[in-house]
Amino acid sequence: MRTDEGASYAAPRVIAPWGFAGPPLWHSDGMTTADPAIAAAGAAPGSGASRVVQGACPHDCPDTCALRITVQDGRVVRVAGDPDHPPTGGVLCTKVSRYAERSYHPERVLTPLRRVGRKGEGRFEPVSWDAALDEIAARLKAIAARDPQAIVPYSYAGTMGLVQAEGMAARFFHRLGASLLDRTICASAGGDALVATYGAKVGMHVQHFAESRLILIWGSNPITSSVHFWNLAQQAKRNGATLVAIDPRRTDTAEKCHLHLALRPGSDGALALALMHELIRHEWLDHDYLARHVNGWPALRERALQWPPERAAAVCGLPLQQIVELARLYGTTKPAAIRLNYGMQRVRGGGNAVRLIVLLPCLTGAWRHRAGGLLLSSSGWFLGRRRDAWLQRPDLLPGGRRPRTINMSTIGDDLLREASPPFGPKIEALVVYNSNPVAVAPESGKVVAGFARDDLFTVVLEHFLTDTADHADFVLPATTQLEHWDAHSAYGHTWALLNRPAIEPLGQAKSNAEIFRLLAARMGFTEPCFADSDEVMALGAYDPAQVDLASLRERGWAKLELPEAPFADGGFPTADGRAVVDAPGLGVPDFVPNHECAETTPALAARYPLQMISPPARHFLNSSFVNVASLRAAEREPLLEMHPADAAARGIADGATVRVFNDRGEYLCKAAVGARARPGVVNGLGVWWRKDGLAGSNVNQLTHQRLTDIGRAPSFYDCLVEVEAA
Ligand SMILES: Nc1nc2c(c(=O)[nH]1)N[C@H]1C(S)=C(S)[C@@H](COP(=O)(O)OP(=O)(O)OC[C@H]3O[C@@H](n4cnc5c(=O)[nH]c(N)nc54)[C@H](O)[C@@H]3O)O[C@H]1N2
Ligand SMILES: Nc1nc2c(c(=O)[nH]1)N[C@H]1C(S)=C(S)[C@@H](COP(=O)(O)OP(=O)(O)OC[C@H]3O[C@@H](n4cnc5c(=O)[nH]c(N)nc54)[C@H](O)[C@@H]3O)O[C@H]1N2
Ligand code: SF4
Ligand SMILES: [Mo]
Repeated sequence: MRTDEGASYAAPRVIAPWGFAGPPLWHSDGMTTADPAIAAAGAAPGSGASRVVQGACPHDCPDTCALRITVQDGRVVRVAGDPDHPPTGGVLCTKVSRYAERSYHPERVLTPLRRVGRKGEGRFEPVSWDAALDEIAARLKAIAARDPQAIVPYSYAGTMGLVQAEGMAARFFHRLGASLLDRTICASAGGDALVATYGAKVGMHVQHFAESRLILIWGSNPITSSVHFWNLAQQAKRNGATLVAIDPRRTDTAEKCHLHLALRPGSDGALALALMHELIRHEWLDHDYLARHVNGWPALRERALQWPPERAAAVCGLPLQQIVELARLYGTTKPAAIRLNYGMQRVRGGGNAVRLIVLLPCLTGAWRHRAGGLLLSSSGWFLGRRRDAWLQRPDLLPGGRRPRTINMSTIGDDLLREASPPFGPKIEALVVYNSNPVAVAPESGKVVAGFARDDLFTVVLEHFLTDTADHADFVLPATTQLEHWDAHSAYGHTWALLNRPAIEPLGQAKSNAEIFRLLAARMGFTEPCFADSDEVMALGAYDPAQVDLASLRERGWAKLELPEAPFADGGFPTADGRAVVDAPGLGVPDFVPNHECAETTPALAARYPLQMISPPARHFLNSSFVNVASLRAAEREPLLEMHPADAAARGIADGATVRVFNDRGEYLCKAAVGARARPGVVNGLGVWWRKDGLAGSNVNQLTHQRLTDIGRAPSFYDCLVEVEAA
């Protein structure tokens, strides 16, 4: 029995009526039910009196909450947080509290649709599943006969479930020999940087932040994007901890911290180097930790000594005193913890900046304490998920060949490319699920032009007619988390979760996995793995050696057993257990200036002098929930936050309609003039649907497709614009 969670682990309680108490079942390919309780009780969800079903939030959010879903007469009447699941603590964010409103939304797509209008127009006619699947299979077969790589799957994290994201879909595309997709749109710059330094995406346990004495909230706005972490930071604050926000925007979070460093977007690497400089100069170093657990410290030391705080202050646009003060706090407070998040890696130098920041706890030995160190992602702790080998079956690739890889972040350019070496065949078909690329991918002008191609065959699995679905030849109705099975890992905590269906699929909706299963049959794929049910895949997603499957079934979640202070004595998951400074092929990390800035592109900066970032809006989740009336009402309309000096210089008043533009296009929205924006930086809050925009576009009309230094990721927040009154 684990010791770190106290009473909440003492007595497993059965919540779902079909709670399973027997030994964990294992299974082979092709099974249709693994849950004996379901089989025995015939407990098809969907009718009867009030009952509570255990679920998991499917969204792309570090908190991965455990849900309790109340069903009455076959209808979900309440979606609440599980009070017994420690990271959830009975609390959900505003968005997912409205999950029932989203699922029963009158505009939900509930039958297969075939396009009757022009691409992008959004005019469709209902068709039967048989007609849709037959025609889709026929089209895909014809393309695959020429070259299956001309077919591209496009998906991200609409659901993060191991089954409904890349479970059956991956089996399908592997067997087909379709192009592979490099899923870079969110986290690969920081993720790859973390792996280059520590060997895996691992860090502190989130719950120990409550005991920290100093917390740096770096490139993150947890009141918006990780409310459960914010709760822990508040606990620490009540116990006397100092909170620091490092963020160009004066967010709700920054307002509530003791210190806010509103640096220029893309200057985090310079700040980290200056902090190292001060740690060295004041001897706030843990020499023993550095000597025993870090490779390459002398080279990093030499580099950091080139970055006195004066130099960083100029690059970051910060008062010198703030940098000096932050270094003193970080060098002298124990335990000190950093909650780094992905907001700061969406710039050209994002990867190098992450490599520098994640090394800071090695300099001070902060890792020695369980409430010290750093957390960017915890997903690497989930070693036991059988995702790659069993869920996704890469061995199904025909003849063991590796098809070409398309980077999802350059889909605009790639859709417009002709067949050519080394690119390969022109993209002839796209199958989109769990993503809304027309709204969220960079440089939408090109993305839209690509999706509008008449010779492109596009299938979109969706809940709603999004900007992307409007361009589909076929839209297939997908189930929501209330209607399907899934298993979830997390990237902000270390609990595995199970999601059981609470209700029957609405209308004719089918789960993503079921849709790919049916398509596989029509394509003639006969491997037994295509007969695995969603339930078998969800219950088989975890390795019993790592995850307590009985707990997962009974409570809906199970904590991974991990050391309290994982790197107190080094032992990073690298080849020799030591942190890496000079990574192969990457060198010693350094400050890398933005693609677009006065230093790199002075002529461009003269024409477009404002830096634009486009962080998430509080009531949306990327482009999800934009169509939920109560949440949209809270966000009101697409906004561009501007500093009063920048607004005055352009004759722009608060509330005025403005035109934001650069060489890639323009975007109309309302100016919000005030202290949220720092001088020289505008904040275009995302990600609205284009069709709801004032002139049919959103912030991504302005972003570009150039990639980060590490991880092949987009640099959304590395973007120069000009603004004028419209
Ligand atoms: N409500 C809500 N929650 C979300 C999401 C959402 O859209 N809405 N999105 C989810 C997803 S997909 C993700 S990946 C996570 C994102 O989680 P985070 O990456 O933590 O995103 P945010 O919390 O918005 O933090 C980004 C912050 O970084 C700041 N920032 C921008 N550029 C820079 C920079 O150059 N340096 C520094 N230091 N800061 C910078 C922005 O102003 C913003 O406040 O959140 C998830 N949670
Ligand atoms: N300018 C700018 N652009 C950004 C960002 C930014 O900060 N600024 N953030 C970026 C980031 S961090 C990310 S992660 C990406 C996010 O990009 P996406 O992963 O595309 O996220 P969403 O926009 O939420 O779109 C997810 C879609 O999946 C659908 N969906 C949800 N569940 C299911 C399901 O079970 N089945 C099917 N078939 N569909 C489902 C939803 O209805 C929704 O339309 O956007 C990126 N784009
Ligand atoms: S979006 Fe995040 S905070 Fe909201 S319910 Fe889901 S996991 Fe929890
Ligand atoms: Mo993301």
